[in-house]
Amino acid sequence: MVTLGIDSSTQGTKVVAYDTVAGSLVASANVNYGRDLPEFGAPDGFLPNPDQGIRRADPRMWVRGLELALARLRDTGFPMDRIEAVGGCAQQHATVCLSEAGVCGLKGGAVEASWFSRRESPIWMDSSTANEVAALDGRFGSSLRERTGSPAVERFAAAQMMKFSREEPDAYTGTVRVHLLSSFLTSLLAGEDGPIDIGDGAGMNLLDLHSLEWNAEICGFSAPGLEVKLPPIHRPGDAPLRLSGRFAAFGLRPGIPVAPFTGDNPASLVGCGAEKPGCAVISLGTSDTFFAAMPDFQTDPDGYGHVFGNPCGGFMSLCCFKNGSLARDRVRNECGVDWRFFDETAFSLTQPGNGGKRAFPYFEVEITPRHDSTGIEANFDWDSASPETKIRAIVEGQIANMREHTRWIGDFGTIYVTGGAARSKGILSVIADIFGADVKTLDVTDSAAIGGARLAALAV
Ligand code: XUL
Repeated sequence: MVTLGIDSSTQGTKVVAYDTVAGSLVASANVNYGRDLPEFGAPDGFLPNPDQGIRRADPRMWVRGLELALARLRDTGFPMDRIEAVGGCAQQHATVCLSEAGVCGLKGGAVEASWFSRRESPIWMDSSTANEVAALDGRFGSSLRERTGSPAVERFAAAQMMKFSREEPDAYTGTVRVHLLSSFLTSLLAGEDGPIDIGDGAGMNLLDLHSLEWNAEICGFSAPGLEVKLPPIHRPGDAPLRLSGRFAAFGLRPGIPVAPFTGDNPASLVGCGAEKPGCAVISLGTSDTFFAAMPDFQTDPDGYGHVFGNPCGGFMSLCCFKNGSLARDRVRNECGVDWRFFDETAFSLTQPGNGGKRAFPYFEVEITPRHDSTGIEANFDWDSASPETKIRAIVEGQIANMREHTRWIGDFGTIYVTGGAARSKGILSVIADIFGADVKTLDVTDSAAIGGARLAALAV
């Protein structure tokens, strides 16, 4: 069977046609928002804003990205009518607020600005909700973590909707549906208002992970009437939706099953074949994440990590580091070297441990652990150091920080590494050294899109 996997990530959209029997890709296509859709003014996937805390994007960019990626897949000559089911994922935590026009428009017709009661959607990188987080903390304290799997978090929907309802009460009142990007894309594909899956839904501070229902008390405290604005919840095993006629233009057969989209990290867990407890995954993308399927529900005592739903049933743990690939790219640029030097040469010219020289690239306000000031922080004279010393210093700094903050998840003999930077032999060797684990990579870097394709096959 061939299924379609879609990954709507921070910097672009990727689509893969996946042969579920052979376990391999048969065709794929990509869109990069900065390069291919410059009209949306988001070179790195978000609208540049001098306020480091504000990270938003025009939701129409994600729709256009999906359409263009599907058109490119069709134009490779791949027979789109061979696709028997669709699944996918999106960057986590981005909220998409639909007006009445938006909810009605899902059935058919052009996607217009009037669909979106909030014209700019905050994405996972947004950290502008410190006051709202303090309010949630004050009201619920550690019980929030016990109920929803995470402490109050700035990028999650509870804080984001509290801020939206307070700052733009009319636009909030005009919001009929509060989707995550994942459930919005499910809805667009299905041509009807679709559900939120428990993988991504757990990253909102609103889902009670013990009952798998929206928590009425937290919803009510976050924003007026929020619970009725939330979509229904999709649990593992629930029936899939069906593809709308809107996508016939790309050669897809209307009526094929659509598995509800999940978050990119839960999808990667499935794409790496790590949905059963036993091994961990490190995903090196715009954010770096460390995650693993969980044998038992257990939260991070230090309050940085999260418990999300495992789309195959049960739970997964996750720790997210905001300064991932974009930070590595900025250091590479600053050093004036190419990726080959960054990925390999720098590591052959230096020794593990880097003679004690370590640095942290804080280009974005970091969340794990919280670090508000930005810039490089090094324990040596950064400006006069060689490129290879700088590169090993920041990679070892990032991976050591990851090790430190993921101890609560456990020790693993095998770690799968995925995402664009998994191609770097140097980074893989640092992970193996610091985690003391066997490091494995997939043949392809698209584990999130493949996870979507595998979830589509499971739904059939
Ligand atoms: C996870 C998180 C990021 C985004 C990036 O909590 O915020 O990994 O999912 O796509």
